[in-house]
Amino acid sequence: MDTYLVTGGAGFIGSNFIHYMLKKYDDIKVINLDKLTYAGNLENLKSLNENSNYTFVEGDICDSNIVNDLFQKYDIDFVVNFAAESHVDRSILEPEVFIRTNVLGTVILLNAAKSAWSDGNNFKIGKKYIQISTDEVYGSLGKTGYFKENTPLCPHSPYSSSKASADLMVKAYYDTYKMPVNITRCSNNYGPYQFPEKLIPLIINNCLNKSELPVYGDGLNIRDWLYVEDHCKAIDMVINKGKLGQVYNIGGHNERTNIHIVKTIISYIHDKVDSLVTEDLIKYVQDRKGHDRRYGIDPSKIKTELGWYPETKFEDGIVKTIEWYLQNNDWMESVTSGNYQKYYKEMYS
Ligand code: NAD
Ligand code: TDX
Repeated sequence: MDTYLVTGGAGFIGSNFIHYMLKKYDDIKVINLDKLTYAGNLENLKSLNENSNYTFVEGDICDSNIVNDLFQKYDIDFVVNFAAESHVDRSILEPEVFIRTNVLGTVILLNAAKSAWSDGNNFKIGKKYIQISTDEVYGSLGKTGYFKENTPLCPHSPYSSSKASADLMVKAYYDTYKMPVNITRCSNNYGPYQFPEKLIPLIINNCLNKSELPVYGDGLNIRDWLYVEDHCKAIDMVINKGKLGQVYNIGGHNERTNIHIVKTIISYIHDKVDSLVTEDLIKYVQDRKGHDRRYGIDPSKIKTELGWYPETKFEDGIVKTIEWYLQNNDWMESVTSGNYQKYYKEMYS
């Protein structure tokens, strides 16, 4: 029975990944280590409370005692590191915590795994560390071209710089110690359980409340959207089939401008929920500092080497996503209670 240490599993992608894996395999054990920051929510995993293959541990990946104890207690086969401060706008306001969690936390996990898996020279067979990174480490594209795995790292925001730094540390553990690792770099994910500070759930939530819809700059920045379940499938393939030391880009050629996304959501909610939701709610606001213009992934390596392909077309994925938020109003209310309103006012006033 393989044991997975999943970090940040109470967040958006991590919780989707845990659901995906425990649905697909009944012979794995998942330990979820999560600090439960504002972005971590145990509501995302409540249906697993009775699942004996799932264990939640509240804790910080920067706390080496907690991390080492987990390696003592369990025979961990795979570490899948989702834990991060993940929001670009917050990183512009408060970079320090991004360095702590995203860089130092990664190194603490790498060290603990190295101590548990290596006799000083060789690593036990079958163990692997997977770093969940982002296409933002490559920087920004012009009108043409795509990010490939060998595109030079050129991050711009404190967030993407911290993720690039973490990637370099993972690479260093492979190059120096021959630690078994993979790095995945995906494009923007969307789907259930995403905290409404990110574009898609924020716009859905604001439409439902008939609040202004903040669009940064001219709204023509482009992101390459990936349905979260397709991402989970890709990570599973990388864990099981990825060649050691390799980086895999994950994306499905779903480039859209931000304004297109916003208008798509408005149109769906206008037609299906509330005809008072119209494009009049759109408010063009001050642009994000250092705003990357375009992201676009070339996924040919993971397609050719591992046989991955995205199953969800954007037009279907966005409808599934909006419907999920409509059906899970309690979830939205629970995550927007507490400090959310204060954050929102500070960010958008
Ligand atoms: P998220 O913000 O929804 O979740 C992050 C989780 O990490 C939360 O549960 C939080 O409590 C936990 N966490 C934060 N600091 C921690 C710490 N010090 N110790 C333990 N747990 C901690 O993030 P997400 O959108 O699910 O992203 C997951 C990973 O994927 C991140 O590494 C992010 O950089 C990467 N990524 C995300 C996207 C995207 O579109 N969301 C795209 C590319 C890459
Ligand atoms: O209110 C908004 N208005 C707006 O125009 C918000 C929140 C965003 N935007 C724009 C900024 C971006 O161009 O929408 C685009 C998407 O923004 P985010 O949802 O904040 O995502 P992004 O900055 O692209 O980063 C995301 O994808 C890569 C994740 O947050 C990162 O964790 C991941 O690495």
